[in-house]
Amino acid sequence: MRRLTLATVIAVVALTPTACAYKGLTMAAQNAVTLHGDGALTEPNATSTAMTYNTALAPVGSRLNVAFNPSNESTNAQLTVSGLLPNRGYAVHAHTNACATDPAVEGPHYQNRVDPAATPQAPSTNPEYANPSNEVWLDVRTDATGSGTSRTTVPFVFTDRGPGSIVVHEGMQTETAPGRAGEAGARIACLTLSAVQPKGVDPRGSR
Ligand SMILES: [Cu+2]
Repeated sequence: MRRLTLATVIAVVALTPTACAYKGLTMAAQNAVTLHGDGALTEPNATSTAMTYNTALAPVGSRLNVAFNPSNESTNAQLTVSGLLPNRGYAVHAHTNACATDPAVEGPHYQNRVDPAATPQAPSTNPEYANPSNEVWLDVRTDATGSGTSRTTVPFVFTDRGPGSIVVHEGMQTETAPGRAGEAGARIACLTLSAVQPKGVDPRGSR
């Protein structure tokens, strides 16, 4: 009898930390997708996942690395670049589709709440939707060596849908004015995102 009680106590003590840790995760975090991308820019081709459309502003061999990590109801995004032009701003956003030889195929900006007025011919420029809390903006500024890092946290996670790429634009900074919000000039480079298997990974631990 005594032996059984001791075994029960040990079992409860052993199981308790696991139960507490699991309870701390919300449903959103469990279902949320972690996305990442990494690559050195190539000339556009059908199999590349990191390509440049403007080798003067985004040289072949420049490196882009990005991670989107869910944390509770939010997503932390971080972009690291190297090999770009020194001391220059680059506007960068998450777009809906993967990179393609024709940059138009990458689609508009990924929006958490999709602007009902937007069309393929006239993407959203309404600041109510085209803003850095409803889209993912990762505008980055390079240092004297052409390297840089930018971070943002957006108040949503990716579950049944998510962005397919990040696109680097010619503009040095993303516009915010009504009618121009989200605009940043021509697309000069693209990095395809892929989902990271979230099982067994604490998204808060991978930053
Ligand atoms: Cu963009």
